Amino acid sequence: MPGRLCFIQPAMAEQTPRYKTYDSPAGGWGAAAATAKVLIEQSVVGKGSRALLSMNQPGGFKCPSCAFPDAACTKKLEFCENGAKALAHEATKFRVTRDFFAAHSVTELMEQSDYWLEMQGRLTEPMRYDAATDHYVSVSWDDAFALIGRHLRALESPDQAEFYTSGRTANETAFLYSIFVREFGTNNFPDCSNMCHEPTSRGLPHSIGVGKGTVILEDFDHAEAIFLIGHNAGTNAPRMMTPLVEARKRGIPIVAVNPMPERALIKFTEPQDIVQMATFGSSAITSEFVHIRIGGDLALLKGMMKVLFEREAAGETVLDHGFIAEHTSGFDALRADIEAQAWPDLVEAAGIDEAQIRRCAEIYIRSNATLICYGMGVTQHQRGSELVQQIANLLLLKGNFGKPGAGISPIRGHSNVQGDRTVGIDEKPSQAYLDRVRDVFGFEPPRAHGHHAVESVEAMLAGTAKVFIGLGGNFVRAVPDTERSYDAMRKLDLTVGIATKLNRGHLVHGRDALILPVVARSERIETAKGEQFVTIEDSMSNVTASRGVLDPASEHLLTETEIVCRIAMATLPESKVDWASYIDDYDLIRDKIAQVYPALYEGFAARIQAPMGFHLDIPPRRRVWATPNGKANFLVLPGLAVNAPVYDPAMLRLATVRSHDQFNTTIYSYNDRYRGVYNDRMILFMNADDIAARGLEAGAKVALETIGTDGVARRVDGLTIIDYPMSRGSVAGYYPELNPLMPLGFYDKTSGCPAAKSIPVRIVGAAD
Ligand SMILES: Nc1nc2c(c(=O)[nH]1)N[C@H]1C(S)=C(S)[C@@H](COP(=O)(O)OP(=O)(O)OC[C@H]3O[C@@H](n4cnc5c(=O)[nH]c(N)nc54)[C@H](O)[C@@H]3O)O[C@H]1N2
Ligand SMILES: Nc1nc2c(c(=O)[nH]1)N[C@H]1C(S)=C(S)[C@@H](COP(=O)(O)OP(=O)(O)OC[C@H]3O[C@@H](n4cnc5c(=O)[nH]c(N)nc54)[C@H](O)[C@@H]3O)O[C@H]1N2
Ligand SMILES: [Mo]
Repeated sequence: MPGRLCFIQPAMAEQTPRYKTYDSPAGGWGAAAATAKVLIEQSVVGKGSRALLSMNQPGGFKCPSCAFPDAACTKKLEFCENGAKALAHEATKFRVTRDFFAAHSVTELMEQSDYWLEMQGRLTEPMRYDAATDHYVSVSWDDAFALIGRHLRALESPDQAEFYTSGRTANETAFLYSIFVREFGTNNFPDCSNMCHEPTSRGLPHSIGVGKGTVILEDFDHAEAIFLIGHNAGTNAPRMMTPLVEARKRGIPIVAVNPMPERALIKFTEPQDIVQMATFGSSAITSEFVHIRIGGDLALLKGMMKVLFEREAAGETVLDHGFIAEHTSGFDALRADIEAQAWPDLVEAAGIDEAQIRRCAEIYIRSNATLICYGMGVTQHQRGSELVQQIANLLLLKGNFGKPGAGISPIRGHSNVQGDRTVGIDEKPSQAYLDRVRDVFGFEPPRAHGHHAVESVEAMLAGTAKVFIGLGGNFVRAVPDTERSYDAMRKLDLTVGIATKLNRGHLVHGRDALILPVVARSERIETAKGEQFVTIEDSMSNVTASRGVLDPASEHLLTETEIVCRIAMATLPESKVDWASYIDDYDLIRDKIAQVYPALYEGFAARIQAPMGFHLDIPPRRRVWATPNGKANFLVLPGLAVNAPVYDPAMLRLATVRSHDQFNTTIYSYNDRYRGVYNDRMILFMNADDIAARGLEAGAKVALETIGTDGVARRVDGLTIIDYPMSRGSVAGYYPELNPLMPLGFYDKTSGCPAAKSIPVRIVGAAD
């Protein structure tokens, strides 16, 4: 079946897969060794090690990996194993040149794995697809911009173009991009956030008036209990392990809720703790591990709330009645919903016993300041936005907002995904914001909502979208339904990838296609006005400066900001915006951000001079609620299902997760150390009883098929079953290899976020 070839991730043929249990603590010497190994592999031991000294330090650059904030003014090194991998792959000595493209046709490159593409190194000059030869050939920057301008101006409507952003883009660039696209005339802003924390951005405002976390790093020092729901900090936000280890040392309870007992949640050695490293010691992280069934979090949260109401009914005071009366609305409706839930149903849906739900509630009751952190295990379900609201409900019941040590903390993904949203990457912008854009820039922005990520693929399939521009990222590998998404991209007139590294998105392209290589986060930006810096906003709303320290990978690279400005100049000759001025002077961009967002960014250019930057106002920290009724709202999600029920006894729920050696679609290696997997990514993690119940054995090769409702067959072959302590009925495998199993229409309707953690699948037997 030729169409399916495109999904196969060629294995590392020369190395045999190995699977063995990992018993050591996470972190520690394993992390130190992995850091050294990746610097050696990318041949950047000296350069990379020097750059790491500047990472997340005042005057240096922000880590290009995750969005966790840095500890203020510590003298410590502020990087982790996975930050080092991100840096090493960016600073790599390997290069993709015009000779490389001359040697490989696009059809040949499609046969290579994502890993192989990544390992070829940094892109060095702009390239244009030549259909006559099926090769990318070099193109001048002027011609590249002219081609984009021609295509965009030729569209019948600006809504025929899709403008994607990935969350590594800095505030300054994202802001200019949002202004350009709106002056061009559309709100089509598919964004990586649409597949990530969009349920936070869309769900939370109804609860507490802001779609962001309310916690700052110091809150970890004051929390009396911490809940970690559905995220894998040891791999995806490793710097978060430092405050977690500190919290454990203070003896406060930490509850981890996860269908996979992730290693770093259980035991961790801080690579920066000299004593622990020398003595091979470690800290236990969680005091309570909740082995939840996929999607069972709703039942757990409702069960905990039920215990609270039971205790109140028995005459105890466990709720914060003063807070509820003064600050909230909707309490009675919530209580009615929770009291209507029966214990057997809660236990069945959560997949854990009643005693454990009661223990979790007890921990919550005893704590005067509770912090709840969560990740993709919460957001990537069909009712992810409403699930986030249930976390807010639980916190509101004990007034856990606006006091030290308490609050809600979405652990964001990309280093500036939150910032991009704040500065205008939003397919559903508010009218007030659009008014400010009009007043500051003097053009009338479009008022209708644009497309989110899934809608943009639907528009491509329908033939209404003609042009795709990707400011970073690897859209076609990140979105669901790989086969259809590839078809969608191939229908386009023009695809543009603005990128540091070659990826699949450049190979699955439109009739015309461009690859535009950029200066990376760790590299210096020199313009006619001298050295420039950019800014990012982390997961806890701190805005900080990022100054690259390395030389750009090639003299032919442009900065992302210049690329956006020159696309705008090539597309909008009559523009009201002085694009040329922004290419050289980033303070001018910051002045405009301050004008469009006075409440958040007043005095931006001056405030950013502080070594640790500044914190954006989060009203719930002051117990101020920017909701229509001025209150924090208890919101009811009836029932116990966060995904549509499937009536098939063979059904398993599949979570697509990240390994320890990948950054989203970037594959650093085929190993996943903490889960004991080596040289393989075509894995199905499965509970021993689920394996036995199907008459299967660990090590067997099987295929998975989606249980769909739209009549489209979706199947992935060649997965090896690993006997792994998953919760019953829950299986896991790797993203993006399993994206072909995700139906495009399988997403949270409130936010558009694909339900990548709860795909209904069945095993269809050995098929290798
Ligand atoms: N090194 C590295 N760092 C990264 C990334 C990376 O790929 N590599 N990606 C970045 C990005 S963009 C993001 S969004 C974040 C992602 O970081 P995470 O949110 O940690 O992402 P995942 O690995 O996709 O899955 C998280 C966890 O959800 C659990 N889970 C699955 N289903 C459920 C469920 O129903 N309930 C519960 N409670 N848990 C469930 C899985 O077992 C897994 O441990 O990390 C960011 N940081
Ligand atoms: N099945 C499944 N699908 C998922 C997820 C899941 O858990 N399961 N997670 C979703 C989530 S949370 C996210 S955030 C998305 C991620 O989706 P994306 O953000 O689109 O994907 P990335 O893999 O982070 O993008 C990697 C590419 O970005 C480019 N790049 C790197 N640094 C820079 C830079 O500084 N500038 C520019 N211009 N380009 C750069 C490189 O060329 C690299 O190949 O995927 C989503 N898809
Ligand atoms: Mo993400």
